[in-house]
Amino acid sequence: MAGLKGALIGCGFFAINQMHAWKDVKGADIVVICDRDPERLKIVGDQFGIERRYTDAATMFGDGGFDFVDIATTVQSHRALVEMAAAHKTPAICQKPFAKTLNDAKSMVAVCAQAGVPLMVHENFRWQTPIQVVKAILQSGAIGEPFWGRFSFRSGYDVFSGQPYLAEGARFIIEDLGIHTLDIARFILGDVTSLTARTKRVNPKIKGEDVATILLDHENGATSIVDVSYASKPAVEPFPETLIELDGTKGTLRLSQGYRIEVNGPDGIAVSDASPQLLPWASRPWHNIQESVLAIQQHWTDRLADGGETTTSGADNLKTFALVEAAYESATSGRAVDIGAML
Ligand code: NAD
Ligand code: 89V
Repeated sequence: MAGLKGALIGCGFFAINQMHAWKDVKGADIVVICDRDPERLKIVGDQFGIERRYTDAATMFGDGGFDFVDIATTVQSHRALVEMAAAHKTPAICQKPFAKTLNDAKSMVAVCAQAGVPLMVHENFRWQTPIQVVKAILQSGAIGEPFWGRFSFRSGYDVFSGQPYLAEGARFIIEDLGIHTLDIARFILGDVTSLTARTKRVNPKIKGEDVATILLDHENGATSIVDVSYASKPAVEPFPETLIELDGTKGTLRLSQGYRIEVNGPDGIAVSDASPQLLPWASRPWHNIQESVLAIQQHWTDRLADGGETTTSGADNLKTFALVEAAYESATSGRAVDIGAML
């Protein structure tokens, strides 16, 4: 089969990782790029040798010549661009956060379903090697049925120099980073029925919250905590590692800093290393995220080729996005939020 041809919209900070990963994906290539900023368009076009370049997405869709679109812009443009893709019957990947509101996200899923086009959210954190290893160990039954979990991301890393917009929004850590951690909690322990959250802003130089503590009730009866912070100052900076603790009926699993996994089960203690690969184009400490970008883009390409549903489809991501909205609602009201009622 000839390879799939892709278009990428948004040639900013993170798109560089996506473009590198597309070079490594088997079965797809990016043949067209678009950015409303001519300078970014030139930088990415020259770096990756892409001749077809547009500053306007509508013109690019009108000219066509590609099988799917990878939307790597910030959230403000996601709904309009996904709707444009649906109108042109073009399968679409959309970066997280999927939308500005849950209602927007629902409309985006509906418009793609009506057009009959696949839609995947670029929710890559569950594709990280250590997270996949934790899931596989849990599925093997090594710790029995999980009844408690903690998904933790606490850092003092300066994310604002690469992504200045993160300092400017009224919402910060839950919308940008907690969205990944909540998705990991769903991936590992299943869907959520109710949620309670507390937030704080510690850094006076930013607008939004930089600390959040979230309590989740899962459908399977497990309870978990998602705690995220960009205001912490650990002795050894763990960015961008998600640490996991799981207690099950037969044992415990710990994913600790340095990608170390320790399982204590009926057969004793087993320690292993779940470090991600350092891909040739990757750089520490981002290599864990960068490897997951390649994994999710390969997944998209394989599912587009065989007609299967992606694991982070738009429809699936509504259940993660609802947790984000619920966390803000709970932090404001002080009350638990029923997730089922939101979907
Ligand atoms: P950025 O601001 O550096 O880049 C966005 C680019 O999109 C800019 O060059 C801008 O000119 C362009 N753009 C915006 N609207 C456009 C439009 N309508 N048409 C054409 N071009 C348009 O942002 P970034 O840091 O690269 O983030 C992009 C997205 O990636 C965000 O949603 C962010 O949350 C997400 N992100 C994801 C991860 C991850 O691991 N999944 C990591 C970092 C960022
Ligand atoms: O992965 C992300 O979405 C990034 C960061 C790791 C900095 O939060 O924005």
